[in-house]
Amino acid sequence: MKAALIAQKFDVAGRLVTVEPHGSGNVNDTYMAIFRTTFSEERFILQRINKHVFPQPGYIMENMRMVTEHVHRKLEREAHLADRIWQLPRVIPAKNGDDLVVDGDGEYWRAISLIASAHSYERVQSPEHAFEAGFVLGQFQRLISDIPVERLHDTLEGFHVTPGYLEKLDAALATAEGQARLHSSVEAERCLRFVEKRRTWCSILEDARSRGELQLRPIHGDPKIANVMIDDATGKGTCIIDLDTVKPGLIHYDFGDCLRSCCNPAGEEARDLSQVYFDTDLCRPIIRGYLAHARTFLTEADRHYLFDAIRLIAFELGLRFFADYIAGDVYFKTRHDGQNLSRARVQFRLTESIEMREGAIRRVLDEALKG
Ligand code: GN1
Ligand code: MG
Repeated sequence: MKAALIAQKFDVAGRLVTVEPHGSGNVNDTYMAIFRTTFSEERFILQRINKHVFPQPGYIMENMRMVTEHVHRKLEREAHLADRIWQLPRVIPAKNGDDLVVDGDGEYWRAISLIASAHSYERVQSPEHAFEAGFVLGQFQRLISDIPVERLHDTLEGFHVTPGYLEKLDAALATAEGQARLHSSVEAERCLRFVEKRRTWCSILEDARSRGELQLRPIHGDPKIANVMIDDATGKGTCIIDLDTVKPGLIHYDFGDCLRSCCNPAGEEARDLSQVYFDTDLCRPIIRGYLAHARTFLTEADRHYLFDAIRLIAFELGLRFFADYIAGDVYFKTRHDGQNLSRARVQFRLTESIEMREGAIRRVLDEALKG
């Protein structure tokens, strides 16, 4: 297997035991590699970067190196005050000193350290787990908040700029194949009507940014629950993984993404739409956890757009899945036909639930912001 050959190019002691597929990413291919010496074992994460999504893998690695070194330094300095051992993976260089290995097909591979004795989950397990998800995100945003945005590459242009995804959808719909996919099911046609009703609203965060109300800051970009590592021994969050999209953005994208991911008990791949809803009981501990760190850096304007962020990011992810379905599944990995359409319907159902519960969610936000 190619991954096994590539694994041996990284600077890790011992002999290769296995390389197994790992995790549930929708974009990159992820493996866990196990190496053994005569007296020890080392496990690490090996990833093939999806170069159709990330055209400049070198940018990702430069950001990752800078961000992880910055965070590691800060965590060391703060360690004596912390209630846990915070972690963040480090980049493992190749034996030739490079951060990336390019294979014979021009594919880019990297290795990062494994956060051991910890797991992430596809769905929130308890209110305590929800609190940890918010707490870990707030902590990460705080740790990277003093990195000047100009020092970060834009690893994925247009990421989370919602109106841009509308343009992608429109372009896909303008093709004969796109029209055929749209009219192949009533569900797809219904999704388009859902999008159309929210077309003018969906620039809400970008408009606030253009007016200067919201500013670009370093963000994580993908703080879904599956990226939050929970310590097996203590049940506490120890780090957030998947740093490809750490780049300049609005912190609202992170906040909204954390909530849309954590508060849907049925998960992103739900088949039964009646199980999909926004759980307002779970959103309370997440927001409390987040604000434990974020309270110090949220401005009045930031606070004003927190509800919209939740609604928008659920809608946006639905729009991204739907646009990809119409375009012929060119971005997100799929295992079966129609998977991106099902994923879009889940996110649109969640968006509807967020809209119906707006009053309750705003009350939770107001209480938490006051407290
Ligand atoms: C993708 O590959 P993965 O699972 O880390 C996507 C996120 C979505 C997420 C939904 C670069 O992340 O934006 O929220 O799927 N990442 C990219 O599961 O597009
Ligand atoms: Mg990701």
